Amino acid sequence: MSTPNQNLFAALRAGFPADLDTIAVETDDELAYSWRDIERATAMLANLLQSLQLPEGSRIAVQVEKSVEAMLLYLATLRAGYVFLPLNTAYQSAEIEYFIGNAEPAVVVCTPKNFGWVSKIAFQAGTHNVFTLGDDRTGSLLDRAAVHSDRHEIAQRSADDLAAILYTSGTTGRSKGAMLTHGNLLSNAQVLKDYWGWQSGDVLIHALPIFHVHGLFVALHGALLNGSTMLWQAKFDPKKAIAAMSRATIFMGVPTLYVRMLAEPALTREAVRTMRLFIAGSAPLLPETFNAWRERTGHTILERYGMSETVMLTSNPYDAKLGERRAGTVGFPLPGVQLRVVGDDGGELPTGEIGGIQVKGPNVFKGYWRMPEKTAEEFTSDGWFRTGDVGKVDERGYVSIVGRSKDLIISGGYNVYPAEVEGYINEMPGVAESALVGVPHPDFGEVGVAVVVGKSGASLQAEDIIASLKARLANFKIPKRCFVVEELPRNTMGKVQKNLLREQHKALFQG
Ligand code: MCA
Ligand code: AMP
Repeated sequence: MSTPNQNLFAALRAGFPADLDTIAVETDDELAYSWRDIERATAMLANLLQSLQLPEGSRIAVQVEKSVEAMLLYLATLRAGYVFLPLNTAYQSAEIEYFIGNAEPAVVVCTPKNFGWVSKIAFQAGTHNVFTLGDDRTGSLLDRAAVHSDRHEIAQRSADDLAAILYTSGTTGRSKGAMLTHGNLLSNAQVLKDYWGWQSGDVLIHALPIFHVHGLFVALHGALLNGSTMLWQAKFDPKKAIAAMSRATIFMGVPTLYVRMLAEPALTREAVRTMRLFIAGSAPLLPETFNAWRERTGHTILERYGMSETVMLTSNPYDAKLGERRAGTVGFPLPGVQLRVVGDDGGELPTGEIGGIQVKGPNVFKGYWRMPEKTAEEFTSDGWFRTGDVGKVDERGYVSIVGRSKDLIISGGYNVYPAEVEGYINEMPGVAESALVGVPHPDFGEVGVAVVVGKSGASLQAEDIIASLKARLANFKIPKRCFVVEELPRNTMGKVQKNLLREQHKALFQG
């Protein structure tokens, strides 16, 4: 009896409806892809990848605009048994150079317009296969795949084999590659399918990027595992998302998406009459957004909590029998997830007390790519993963996140690591030191504000600092404001008091 294939794609494929000629994806530019299209295209792409004779465990790095073909490339990578490495389209050359140097991918897929500089970085790093993929079904990848068979035997993989690497959590500024296995992803997708009550006939509005966990795993795996049609939006547009709701049942988004849809008069109870479930995560959902959404639409947003290292950890209940969805909480640990809150001494704290959140479960990642020491630091000796989040569990078992011990700004759902941005600012001529702090923002939730100290005699201009960063860093990482000051506040230990800077600038974008 052959061992069952634990390749994640095999499980996703098993979720396809019997009638493969029904619609799997409808795009907002009127294209429709059937389940048979997905089956055939992923087979052809997987055959192309396998024709390259790549070593086991090869990484496939992808930095392309969101498109159905980009999604098909992800599924083909799984199907062929390789490791998918998605990269935010906003990353510029310095960031891409780091990721390619660190991950050493066997294949890089980039947009046609970036081919010049990306292929140079790739070839210099020893990658010999660079393909292009446009968001309009153009590019060398599809041309090359077109000559391959549309039949493919799914590569045999075990639950512990790597499926993806996602760069994240650079408390020290440099990103680390979170290694996720087929088992991490499948176990979480199966738990969420039940916990969120996915049912036949569900239709998902997919409006998130597919280079992060929320859009690539939580949204996509949910729909595929359930054989659900996706209404595919390449770029979030609040009006289009609302217009699509009359044909959908589920929406997933970061809080900014909800804030923007609330600003639209078209968001009415009538507009959401077929909708069953609105899910939020990746960043704190403000109670005012939660309450405004319920008043406007009658729906109670279900907030959940996850990480690139763990996929989803906790969720407010879908089933009212388990309890209500409570604003300001991220619900209960998911089935199979163990969660505890610990004090500075590492001991578990009593209910209600605030401390460090630690977790265990089949969803917790294998470690950081080629960083065994860093990985060891993030796990306790008895195998608990330190999330770097600060929170509590109340007497009813609801988890609340009240802060972070890791220096991290989450802006519109994207992570901005102050250490990384400060590093670039501090390299600039005339700069003595800098601090990047997060302050509240009505749209993005939180944004970065830079406070910079010049070397004595240097005349620093804030706009020059911003301009220099724009040439180096992804646009979402650029501080929304920059102040040049005489000195940074420090405590008696000489540590920069970022809390005082946050307090000083907290009203910058309010009112
Ligand atoms: C865009 N801009 C931003 C952001 N996005 N600034 C700060 N933070 C952002 N998130 C800026 C750009 O730099 C640009 O400024 C201007 O806004 C317009 O850019 P554009 O790309 O058109 O912006 P947008 O389309 O309005 O994007 C906003 C967005 C996007 C739709 C909220 O940020 C987004 O899709 N966020 C979702 C991220 C996500 O999927 N997170 C899940 C991570 P300028 O013109 O000055 O350059 S996974 C995770 O966190 C865990 C695992 C979990 O629990 O899910
Ligand atoms: P990432 O580094 O992209 O994996 O982002 C994971 C981080 O996002 C978590 O460690 C939390 O700090 C944050 N996060 C995710 N979901 C939520 C949520 N619902 N509320 C508050 N923070 C969240």
